[in-house]
Amino acid sequence: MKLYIYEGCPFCVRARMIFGLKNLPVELVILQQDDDLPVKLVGKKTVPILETDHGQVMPESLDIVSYVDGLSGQPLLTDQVRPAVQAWADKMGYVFQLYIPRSVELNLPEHQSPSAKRYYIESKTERFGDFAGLMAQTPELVAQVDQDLAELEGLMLGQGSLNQGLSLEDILVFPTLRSLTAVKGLSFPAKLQAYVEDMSKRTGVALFSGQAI
Ligand SMILES: N[C@@H](CCC(=O)N[C@@H](CS)C(=O)NCC(=O)O)C(=O)O
Repeated sequence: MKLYIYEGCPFCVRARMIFGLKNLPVELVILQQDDDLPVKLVGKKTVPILETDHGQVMPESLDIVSYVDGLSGQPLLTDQVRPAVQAWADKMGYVFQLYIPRSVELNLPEHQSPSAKRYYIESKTERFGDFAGLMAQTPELVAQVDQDLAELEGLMLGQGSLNQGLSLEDILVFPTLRSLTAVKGLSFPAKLQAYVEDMSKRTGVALFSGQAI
């Protein structure tokens, strides 16, 4: 199977997680940000896209997770999501305001060609505002994240998982935490820090901690 992704895309992290957690092989294909292959494959400019060995193509991260989890024998994830965790995931959209201006500085493979980087900056500036302005909001946003991380830690019931075992909650939450590792000066509460590091190892999704900005 092939998974078309951008390295920095949190929705792609969802799809990568299920392969890593189930220890299933997958060929990761990292597209340039301005590649229109997704339009050819699924009719819209989006990643992740899964291409099965039979040539079936599937967009939508959560559909991919559910398909892959159902593939071999016993599903790994329970699909229970506690309302408080869903509410937490829903309100964290503002993390993009911290992550997007930093992501262009992370040497991500999807920004390798000058036209890809230009496309990313132009399309995200149009949607989120100019990057210098976003960076200037860092102190207020980090203060909000600090509160929200403390709340999330209070919802942790497991060690390698948010609920007592692996569930859809991990798929909804870990990608946001991974994006936050790109933010310098932000510290995760101890239990969450251990969770993020463990999940990174188990899924093969690298964190940005070493290059935080
Ligand atoms: N609902 C979709 C959302 C996917 C999504 O928004 N992906 C972004 C990248 S993070 C994207 O492909 N944007 C278009 C582009 O950047 O070319 C899913 O969960 O798979």
